[in-house]
Amino acid sequence: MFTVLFSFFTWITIKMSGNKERTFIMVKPDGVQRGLVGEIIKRFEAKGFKLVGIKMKQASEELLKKHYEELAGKPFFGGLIKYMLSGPVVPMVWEGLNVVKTGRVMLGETNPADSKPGTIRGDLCIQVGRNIIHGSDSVETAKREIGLWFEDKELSDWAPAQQSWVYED
Ligand code: DAT
Ligand code: MG
Repeated sequence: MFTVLFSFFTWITIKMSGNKERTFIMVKPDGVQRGLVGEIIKRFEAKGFKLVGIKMKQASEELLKKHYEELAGKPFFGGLIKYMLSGPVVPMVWEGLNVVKTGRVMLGETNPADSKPGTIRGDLCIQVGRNIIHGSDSVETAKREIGLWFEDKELSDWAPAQQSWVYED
């Protein structure tokens, strides 16, 4: 009996924690300037993902250098930081089953020219240096990025009324 109950609760916990995966999505300065914040939010909302954090922010050079630290040696790094400093950004945290991987699929490829129609970059932008949106590339990266851009108290843990219509259980 105990084993059955234990397995059941373990199964429920695994299911629930899957739905609790989080990713860091950010509308870049060009996306904000072009009035695409609503379009981007709309796509994640319509998919069924849950918004748990959002703000508008003029990022500092220090924060952006930490955010993109893996790319520090790349020839485009200076231009990337300048572009990201050129205006406010809209950082967000989205939650849901496989949201990191699915979020990347929704974004398209890094270079909009390689992104399929139907993806955000495929539909809404043209060049890699103006690709309007950022999305975490792994669950580990997402944790690091969420920690860089948000304090715990800025994230809302809430239960959407539509939950049982988005997930089977
Ligand atoms: P992604 O944003 O798809 O995760 P990335 O992490 O490799 O891509 O690079 C971060 C950003 O740096 C990317 O969104 C745009 C810029 N970038 C990447 N490769 C570039 C290149 N070859 N030339 C100019 N900018 C580039
Ligand atoms: Mg990246």
